[in-house]
Amino acid sequence: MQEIGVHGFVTLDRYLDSDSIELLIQEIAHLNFTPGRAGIRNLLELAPSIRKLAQSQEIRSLVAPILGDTAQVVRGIFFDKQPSANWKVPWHQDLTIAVKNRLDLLDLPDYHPWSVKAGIPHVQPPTAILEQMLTVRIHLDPTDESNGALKVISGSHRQGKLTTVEIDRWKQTSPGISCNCEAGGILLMRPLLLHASSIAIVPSHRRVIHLEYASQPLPAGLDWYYGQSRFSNAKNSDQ
Ligand SMILES: O=C(O)CCC(=O)C(=O)O
Repeated sequence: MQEIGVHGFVTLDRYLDSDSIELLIQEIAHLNFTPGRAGIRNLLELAPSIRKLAQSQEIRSLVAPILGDTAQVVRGIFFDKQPSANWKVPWHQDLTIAVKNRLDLLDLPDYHPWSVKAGIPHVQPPTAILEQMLTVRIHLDPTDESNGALKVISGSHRQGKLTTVEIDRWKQTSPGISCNCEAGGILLMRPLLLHASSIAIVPSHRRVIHLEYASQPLPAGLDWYYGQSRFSNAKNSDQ
């Protein structure tokens, strides 16, 4: 918890054993993931065992101490950086959330701009929502600089949404840290943490299950893309 507070990330090696990793790889293989595509954006709907893992005590025990007991998984993405989909991402913060429905700007003026990715509505929520989120990245392959591991800038999550000038300043003054992990290793990170990734120079898979957790329902009329009803159920069962 302390490392997340100060640095905005922590890596945990060998969190899942090789049998669990193999089962996840097999389930993803059944999704007919098209080589050349970088990811699958609606992973939780498509892959029951990944949904189960995302909601398991094993993963919740990492998330709840940081976000509290109300935390729910709200999105799952699968990334596979490989020779036919070998990308680089510039330094950025994760500022958008996936939601079920688009609202009129007038209804929620703090939520903008809107966009659509793979048919799913996305919006930038206020900083306070992003500060109450946590990303869990489960590595299915070993990753380091050679296959384009995620790089982060420690502490950059603590100043809200950064401007381009501020991002440049962070890049010039703070070294990027490569989040190297074994297969089965986990990276926990705040979405506001500056991160980037380079092209892989060694041809291989770099498969990552990327899960986003939030601790509260969205305002009336707006629903998380995944799991909003579980927030409502949790609320009802408390009453
Ligand atoms: O996995 C990667 O290489 C990049 C992921 C990323 O930038 C993101 O999730 O925002």
